[in-house]
Amino acid sequence: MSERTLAIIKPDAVKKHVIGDIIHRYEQVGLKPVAMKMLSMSKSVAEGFYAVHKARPFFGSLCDFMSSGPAVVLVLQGDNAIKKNRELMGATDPAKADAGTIRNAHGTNIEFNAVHGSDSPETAQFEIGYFFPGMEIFN
Ligand code: IDP
Ligand code: MG
Repeated sequence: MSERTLAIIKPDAVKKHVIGDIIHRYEQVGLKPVAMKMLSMSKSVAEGFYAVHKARPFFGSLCDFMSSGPAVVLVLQGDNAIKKNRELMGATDPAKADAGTIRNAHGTNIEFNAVHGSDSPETAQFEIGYFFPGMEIFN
């Protein structure tokens, strides 16, 4: 079933000049970009995006990281896009991410891990709407 997921190429990956490599990986597995933009999140925008994690000890540091420079946010569309993107990303901790995954290739540590991907249809809906109005998403 075709679905949509929200992906972020995080500030660490933008600084490493691997935007192109990551988008190529999405396209190679059939995750089609249907919306995309570069933006630099304010701290409060990052806090709103990660509100589900606000009780976690790493919340402040995570929001500082996500607002530390430009990121690329995308909507990816394809069959089982949410699960497919999670598999392509690899484990949260790059040291535990399988060979061939984005985090294995480009992650630095459990915080600076190169990419974000929605983890369920409910979070995908919230996250896509957080960054993109419907008129900026294409088929
Ligand atoms: P996910 O990105 O694989 O879904 P989450 O548990 O949702 O992982 O955590 C969101 C983000 O918070 C991670 O991608 C990573 O940047 C950061 N993070 C997760 N766990 C830790 C931690 O233990 N220490 C520092 N940062 C963390
Ligand atoms: Mg998550």
